[in-house]
Amino acid sequence: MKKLAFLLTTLFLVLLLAACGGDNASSDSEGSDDSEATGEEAAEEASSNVAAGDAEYTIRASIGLNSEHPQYKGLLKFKEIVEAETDGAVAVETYHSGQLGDDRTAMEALQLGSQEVTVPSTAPVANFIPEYAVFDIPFLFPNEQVADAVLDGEVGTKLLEMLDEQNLVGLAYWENGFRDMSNSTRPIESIADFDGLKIRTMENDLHLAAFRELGANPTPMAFTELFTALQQGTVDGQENPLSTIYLEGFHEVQDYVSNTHHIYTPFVFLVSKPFYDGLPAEYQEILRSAAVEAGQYQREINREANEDYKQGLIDEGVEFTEMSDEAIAEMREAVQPVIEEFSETIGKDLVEEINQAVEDAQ
Ligand code: KDG
Repeated sequence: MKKLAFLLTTLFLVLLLAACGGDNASSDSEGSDDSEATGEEAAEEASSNVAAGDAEYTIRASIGLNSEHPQYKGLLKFKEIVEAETDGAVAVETYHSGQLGDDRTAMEALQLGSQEVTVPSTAPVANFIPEYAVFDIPFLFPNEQVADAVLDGEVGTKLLEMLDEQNLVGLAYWENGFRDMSNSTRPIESIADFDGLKIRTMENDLHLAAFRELGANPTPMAFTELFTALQQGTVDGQENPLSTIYLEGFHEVQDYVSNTHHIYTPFVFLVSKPFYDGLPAEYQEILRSAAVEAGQYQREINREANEDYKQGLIDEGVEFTEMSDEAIAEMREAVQPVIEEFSETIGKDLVEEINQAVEDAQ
């Protein structure tokens, strides 16, 4: 009898230990998932304060950049305003890192009405509306304040209105920013250093033509493919604002960064027209003012961290080159033929109008 009791107790203890071991194993692995996904989870927490099931309308809003980027923080601000001002009647689900597809895929989904909001760079929009290439004119804006004045002024408004013909509604411009070069081959100090470099560009013909004029070997690619292409050496380099270079960790696979500031890229806040047209006027207005307010906040946080991104890159071992005025003048000169060539596609009047607006804003 004693023997049976001993055996039963031993069996019970073995089972108990096995059960505890299982728990430990699963909480460990949950723990490591947690630490990897901290940024994402914070975003998801913020992204789920209104249960989509309780809302009358649900907006799926996506971007290509990650949850650390000021663009995503802007999207969270948009969500906060919309959900508060509609008392939860409109819920906003936010997606970063191209979770719903790249810029082009998301725009097409908006046109079809299978997604509600996306905030792409204006550059790929030029594949839908050629006039959008006006923002891709190299060295168009001398600083962010002039960019704000032109984008929020008549020219910017006119371009937002053109989106209507593509089944899209444009509510505001946010900021991607001045684009700088990174690569893994050599420091870019002058135009000669572009020679033969394989550079990824956005899917935009003007960008491709400009990099050819600079002597590089450009190839267009969606942002979602970029990190792997840099890592595997499919391309030698790429160009993006410092925020993206730093926050997306491009410095892990790129040794050199130069502040070429060759193009200022705005983001454009897009809503699916079929979705927008189906909203009550009151909610349309809330979306419109929320996109503008969140955009002001996004521009602000984007700008204030620029120096930190630069320092961050240097601290991580990147060789950072400050371009000289002469080198920038040389680049400007080299891309002139591209501006001439694309003025036809964009429309000469629009090019003149934006140049005038830039001058007036200074
Ligand atoms: O969320 C925006 C991104 O998808 C993309 O537009 C970023 O500048 C960009 C690039 O180089 O593709």
